[in-house]
Amino acid sequence: MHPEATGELTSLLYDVALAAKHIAAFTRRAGLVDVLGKAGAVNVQGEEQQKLDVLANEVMQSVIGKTGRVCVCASEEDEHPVPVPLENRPGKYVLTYDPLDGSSNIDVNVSVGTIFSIHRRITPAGRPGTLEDCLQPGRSQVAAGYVMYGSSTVLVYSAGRGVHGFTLEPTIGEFLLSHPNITTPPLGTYYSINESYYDRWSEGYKAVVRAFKGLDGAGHGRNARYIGSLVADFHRNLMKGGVFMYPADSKSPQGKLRLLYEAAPLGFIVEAAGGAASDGERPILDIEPTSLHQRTPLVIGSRDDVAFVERTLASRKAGVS
Ligand code: AHM
Ligand code: MG
Repeated sequence: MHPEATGELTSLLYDVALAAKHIAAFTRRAGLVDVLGKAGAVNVQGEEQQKLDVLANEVMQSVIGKTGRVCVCASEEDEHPVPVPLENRPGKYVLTYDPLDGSSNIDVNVSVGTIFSIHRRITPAGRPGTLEDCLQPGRSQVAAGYVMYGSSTVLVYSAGRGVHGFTLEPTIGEFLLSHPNITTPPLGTYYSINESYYDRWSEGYKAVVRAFKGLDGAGHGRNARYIGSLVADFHRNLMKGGVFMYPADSKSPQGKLRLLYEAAPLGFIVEAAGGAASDGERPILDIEPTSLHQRTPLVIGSRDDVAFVERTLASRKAGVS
């Protein structure tokens, strides 16, 4: 279909899949080999790094950094972008990723995930990539995806046309297409939010959650599900329908989740599956990033649910009850 294609993007996706197999192998043996617990360091976000965070980051770097397909990588775990030096042949793609999201759940065997985002470089070819290459809006991603290390290891990606899921078949060590053309229901079954922060939310979010509990008499009653591991919460809602929310609150005025390697890639996938992603006011994919580790409020999932949240927030802001 694309005679001009060089196959490099496909190869880069294979590289990510290879890194994911390594990470899956580590997570599967967690508890047996010495990978559990804290690494003793604090990452750029001020969060304690888990050993597996560090391992997963190293795996991504070593598998992807030397292939000649990317010019710069940026990771949640590294303060600055990591440019590919000239001797490793900087390529035409830019990879931003969260190597192991939800890592605080690792020690108790809850699903964790890798999230990745791929852009084309915007700086001239043939040199190491720069921060400028990393700071591109989600709308210009060429592909994005995530890997969930759950009861099975699943890789879900989109290159803009459809969303496809692959399950790692452990006996042959290969990802096999198990979920072609994933679409998400327009209206969800679930709402997912950390309700222990209720007192810190705006009146708008309180109204949204009251509605999802069916307390406002409008018949929006839904089931609550919150794992606290974004990839797992997102994956369930993508498959079954639902909305995940991580709002800004009085303690985290920008929210917690990061635009470049959490919100934007999942936003790209959900839109390709027929859903929506918003910061509460505008599509996540339209946000122009200004810094690498930028945070954003996130409302993501079924299209009509995201629209309902945006409407409710807007009317509360305008003082309409
Ligand atoms: P991490 O990138 O440090 O692992 O943090 C992100 C995780 C997400 O997986 C999850 O949705 C969120 O943090 C949960 O946060 P909270 O415990 O505040 O509800
Ligand atoms: Mg994360």
